[in-house]
Amino acid sequence: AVGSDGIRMTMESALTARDRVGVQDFVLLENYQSEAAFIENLRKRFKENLIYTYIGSVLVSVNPYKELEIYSKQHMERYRGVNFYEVSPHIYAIADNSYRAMRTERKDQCILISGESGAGKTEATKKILQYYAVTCPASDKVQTVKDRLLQSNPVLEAFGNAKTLRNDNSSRFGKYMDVQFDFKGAPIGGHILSYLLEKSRVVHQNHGERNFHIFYQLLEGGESDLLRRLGLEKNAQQYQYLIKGQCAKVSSINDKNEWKTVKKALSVINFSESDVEELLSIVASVLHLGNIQFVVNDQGDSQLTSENQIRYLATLLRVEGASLREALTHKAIIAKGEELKTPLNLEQAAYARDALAKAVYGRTFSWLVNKINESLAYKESLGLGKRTDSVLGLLDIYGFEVFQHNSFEQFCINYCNEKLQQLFIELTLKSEQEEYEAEGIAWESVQYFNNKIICDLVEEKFKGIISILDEECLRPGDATDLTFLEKLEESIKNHPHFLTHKLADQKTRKTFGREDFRLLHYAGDVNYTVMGKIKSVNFLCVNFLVATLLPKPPSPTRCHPLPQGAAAQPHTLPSSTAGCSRPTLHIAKAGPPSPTRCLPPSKAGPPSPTRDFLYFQNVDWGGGMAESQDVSYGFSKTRRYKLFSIRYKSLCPDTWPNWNGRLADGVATLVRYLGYKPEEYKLGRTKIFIRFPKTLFATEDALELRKQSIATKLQAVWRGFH
Ligand code: AOV
Ligand code: MG
Repeated sequence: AVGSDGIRMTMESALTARDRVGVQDFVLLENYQSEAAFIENLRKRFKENLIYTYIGSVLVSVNPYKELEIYSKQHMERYRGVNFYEVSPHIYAIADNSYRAMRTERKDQCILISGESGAGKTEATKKILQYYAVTCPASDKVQTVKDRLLQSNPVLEAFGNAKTLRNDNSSRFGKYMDVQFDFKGAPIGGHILSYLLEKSRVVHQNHGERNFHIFYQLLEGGESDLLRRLGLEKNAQQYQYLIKGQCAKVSSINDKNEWKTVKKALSVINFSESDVEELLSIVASVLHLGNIQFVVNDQGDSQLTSENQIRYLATLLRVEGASLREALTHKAIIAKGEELKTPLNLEQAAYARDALAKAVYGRTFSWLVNKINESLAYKESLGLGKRTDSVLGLLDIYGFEVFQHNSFEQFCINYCNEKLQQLFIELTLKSEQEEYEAEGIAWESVQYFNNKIICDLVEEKFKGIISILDEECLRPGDATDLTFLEKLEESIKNHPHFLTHKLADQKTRKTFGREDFRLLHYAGDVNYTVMGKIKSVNFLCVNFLVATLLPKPPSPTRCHPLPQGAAAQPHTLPSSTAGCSRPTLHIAKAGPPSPTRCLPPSKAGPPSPTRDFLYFQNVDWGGGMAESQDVSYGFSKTRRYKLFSIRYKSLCPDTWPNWNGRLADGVATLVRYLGYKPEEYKLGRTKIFIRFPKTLFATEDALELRKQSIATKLQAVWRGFH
């Protein structure tokens, strides 16, 4: 009675299901290169809570902004050791695939997670780590490592994440995390590389944004004893550095609970009570610094009025009150080999204070990362298994962002994203090219947009934006923000990805401020203001105070003054953007990356009925999505002869049940019989290369039909018996 009706029903529901929930790999779409079809498919799936979809081997995920029941242990088990195409798309499939590739190929693997701010990158990284924590083999000792790997996250997020307009838990630093495994595949260590923390947030936040979480957590959750020792009051409104964005309290964030989580995490990653106390005294000292005020004295120079803060600072930072006072109100210049101290005016003193706060926080963050790394480091003495050479890397950076006003920070962040896209393109192309060579197939270049041109615009020696900024900063005397802009206009006026008010045509000009320059990034156009660039940079260049109070190398927590006369290291800000290329070095030695692209459902955070998916239409397709398709579209699918023939040989009478000859010839016969056109495929040494995924999917359909018809026949026979 189940009979053929059952089958027909399954087929029907399969068809309607496809109609309803879309396809799980974009390459299955008829018109897979059409943006409209792409969006429609995403929309269908999102409605059904299917947030993951593939474009070939790239995973696309759409932020659901709600907890979905797809991350349980059972779900994890479903993906363990299973091939990509056998299960529905999931971040776990990516995690599992990279893990297996690392183990079988003995090659470093890297999962690159990209996407704009708020798209779900950080959550994706956490899901991947959780997957390894649950599915990889474990002993008690390994469990300790797993716990530490997991618990490093809340700590780093407390110090490196903040509420922005785009994301309540926005990463304000880039993170590259390596996980090391033993020969049994158990995680036994890790390493974190952090880069380019957005330090300016310590002293200033835009409206609607907050400082780093830890400040609020400490004030909300800190025990009164602790706060007293640090000289802090329980009220964020008291602190200048916490109220610039006018939103110290956010309903979606429970600082008190987070504080508990962070404290617990700190102890899991092996921070002693005194480590924690030292760490918090630095956090407190930043708050005290923010409350330091200056007045003008009779000579027109700045003078401190906040003796109370100085006292706390001197204790917390263990520096002399006098040298602190001096450092905050004077600068040192070396003239004719002699050091001269000249007083700062009011504005300069405020800059000096802020510069110190940023430097203190920045160094503390580096110290924290070092400390975490000590705790994660593989230690033979722990009695863990023997370490393999290959590691699994996870890259989670701050996403591409565009605000009403974009300053130097956005410039760095977006440049980082640009570099990442470049890396993705290079690695994908390189690995593909190598494969073609190995198979003896001619490499045909594909048309795609290579964003190298934009990276060069930023980083090229002599005529890149960074080097022009560097040069302007070092030019003595009259360099200003506007001369910097003029220099830019002069040097790169004809670049197709660069535009300013002056260079723009009549119509476009309206969309510019006079102090803006625009970069046409791969992910969209952004106007950056030049205002404040030179000033802030210069201040760091000459900053006597930072160099005086914070000697290199970064001392763990406490800062001791340098001996008198020690020269200040010039420290220019722009060159530090070179930090962007750091992860590049690490990843470049890994195999082809497993890219994951996260998308927000709509432009401004969580979806609402009116703005669902609007965003897909303008930015994301341009934002490299089309490229991820095109880059690998020389031949989109490859299959080993053996696997190909085992799977499809039943479709051709000449190859069924067996082909007695060379495998390659068998496959050639098979595909000719199936009607593959010569331009649709190429035969390599060990593999067949198929240009359009459609071709392969048609073959899959044929196979499916054959199975169905056999089943029907069997059932007919079965019925015959009854
Ligand atoms: P991001 O890392 O891509 O932004 P997050 O990973 O922090 O973005 O995600 C932002 C918020 O979206 C999270 O705090 C969650 O509330 C929600 N979210 C993300 N992914 C999921 C998911 N899979 N399931 C449920 N909720 C999710 V940035 O660091 O700002 O570039 O700079
Ligand atoms: Mg993030």
